Amino acid sequence: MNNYKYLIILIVLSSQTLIAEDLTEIQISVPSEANAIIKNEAIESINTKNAVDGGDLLRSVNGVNTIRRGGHGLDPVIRGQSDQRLNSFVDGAVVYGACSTKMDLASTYVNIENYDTITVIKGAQSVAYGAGGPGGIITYERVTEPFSTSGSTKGGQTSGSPFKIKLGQTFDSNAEGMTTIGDITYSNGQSYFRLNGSHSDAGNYETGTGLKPQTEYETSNYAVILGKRTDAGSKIEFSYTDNEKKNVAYAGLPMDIAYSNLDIYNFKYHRVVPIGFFSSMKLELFNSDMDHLMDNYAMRTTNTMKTPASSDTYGWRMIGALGSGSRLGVDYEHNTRDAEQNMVISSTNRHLTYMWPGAEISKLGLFYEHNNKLSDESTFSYGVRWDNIETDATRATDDPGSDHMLQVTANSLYTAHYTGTVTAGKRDWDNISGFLRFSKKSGPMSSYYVSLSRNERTPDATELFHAKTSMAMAAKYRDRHIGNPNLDSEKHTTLELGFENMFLGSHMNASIYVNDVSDYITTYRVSDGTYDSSVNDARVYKNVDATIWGYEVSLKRSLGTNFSSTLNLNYTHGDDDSQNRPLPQIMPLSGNLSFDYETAIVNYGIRMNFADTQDRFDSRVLDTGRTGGYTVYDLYVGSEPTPGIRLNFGVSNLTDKRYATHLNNSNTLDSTADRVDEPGRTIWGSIIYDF
Ligand SMILES: [Cu+2]
Repeated sequence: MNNYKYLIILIVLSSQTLIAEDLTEIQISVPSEANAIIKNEAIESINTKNAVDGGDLLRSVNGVNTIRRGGHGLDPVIRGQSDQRLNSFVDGAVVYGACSTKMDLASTYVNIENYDTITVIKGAQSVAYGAGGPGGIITYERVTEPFSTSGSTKGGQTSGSPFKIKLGQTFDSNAEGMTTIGDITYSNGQSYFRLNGSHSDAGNYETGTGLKPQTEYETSNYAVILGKRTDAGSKIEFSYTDNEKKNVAYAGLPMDIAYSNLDIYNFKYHRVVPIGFFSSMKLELFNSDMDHLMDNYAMRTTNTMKTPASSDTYGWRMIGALGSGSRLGVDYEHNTRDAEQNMVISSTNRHLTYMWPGAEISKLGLFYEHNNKLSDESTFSYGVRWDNIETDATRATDDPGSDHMLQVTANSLYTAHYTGTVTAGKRDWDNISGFLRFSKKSGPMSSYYVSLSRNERTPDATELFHAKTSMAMAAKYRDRHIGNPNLDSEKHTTLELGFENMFLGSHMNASIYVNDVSDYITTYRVSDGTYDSSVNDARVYKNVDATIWGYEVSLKRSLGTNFSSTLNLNYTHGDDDSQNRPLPQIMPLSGNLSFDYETAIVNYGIRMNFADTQDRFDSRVLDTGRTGGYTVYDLYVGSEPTPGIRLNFGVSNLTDKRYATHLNNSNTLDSTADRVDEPGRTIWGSIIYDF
């Protein structure tokens, strides 16, 4: 077994037989992407911790950090970019969270044990994954294949059963967390039926100082997948996923999730037989519906606020392969988001605003991508993408009522917080994105690439239309959060250089990039954090110019038979050039150093996770302040005593250190903690039975 944190496999080099369908898959053969794809067998062998959700798992990838707001719902950050700057797909469906305080981004709905492949593409290296997404792409997929009626094959042996079954149980001593996993596939050789689900329940974890911030959660999900490979090898698949969260506590936010439910429907047709111009083709349809209720009373002692919200998205994509190295595609998505701000005033609940006032964003895109092999060693790739985007706020003029003076329209809030009369109406955007990349291989462990990309991102529903009001008095103005319907789109121009080589006896992978962003969308306060207890203290948005640069380095060294060390480092530097200050939510130099011993049946490892002090911050809206550096240690052991049974145990944060990453939210509930600290010492384990 491969016990390394995640397997390093390119789709193109995958050991599975390459079928024509793969031509529509994206094959990015540059070093920085070499660790981008986490395959199913690797997810099972991520034996260095129990990840609570997709975001938590992605922390294993060098250069991916997370924003923590509670025990669940870790928000991934790639190269200083998060949320709407990353395009996230769950089984091909575009999923936008139904919460403007980012409780429930796409990754938070993913229980990683239920997915087979996770792909992370850092930066703008492909144009085939929807509009925008300048920070990168994250996809979570279940990959199901039919197997012979004489039984599933494992390790060269045929089980003689038409069923494949996986059962698992994990535990976590600190939060008393438990996850139960079940996954059953039935196949008759051509068709398959898969039922896959999990349930997680965790209490509040304890930090290194013994504080128990409000971080409990409960999630459950199941998926039903029905599919078939035709005689010609094409694949047709339908899937339905039900995802439910309840009582998810966020010490880092003013409210908690009472419930948050997501239903995803997917239809996929992957054709491997030529049709028209195309040698192979992919047609996918999806629908994701989300209902979210957050409040500050179900799990707290207060009783004043609740916001029901929804985010519904449907769309489709068609991608065709033209010969060996070209792909032509068209995709469409339509998202509607609604949220209603409610507050109890003088014992009466009032619907104050349409906080997401019928925010509708549709995106129609057309793209072409080509890999041109110049020689056996060098490849020139390029891609170009055009997006037509329509944005509207259909309820911006709706008044939720006239019983109380705080009941206002979204338009009246935009006008109160920006210059002139500001109303949200229909807007139309034409965005052009693309990339050029040259890569050259000069040996089995030696290569480099250089890429230049442009990525244009239209502002999201929150940035354009959010309308959260407050009492019109003193410090209450700080609670207002008002989008700007007149924002421009963000334009990212990125130059990236990557290389892979042997360096001082280690196998080195490195990439360095500089991203010049014009019209970067930033959130600020007109009073600039001086808090004059006026309307100027509200959180609002504007476009600025920004520069983000950074690097990722990974050094792997063999220290003898079965023994190796890995050093991962990543650094991001962000500047708001217009306001002459650091960008918020930027990780300092961080990384990890691990020593691993692994044989075919057992592995042991120790890992040191560290981050430098972050002195560059902007605490006016998003950052808590300066963050001290830290070093914490993890120990882990894994074993596969007999084929099909996998046991993993470990201790995270061995020294029970109190620490928080710079990105973690401020702690709104505990006066003794300035932010939501990471968990203290945790003993964890898992047993997975696969037969
Ligand atoms: Cu929420």
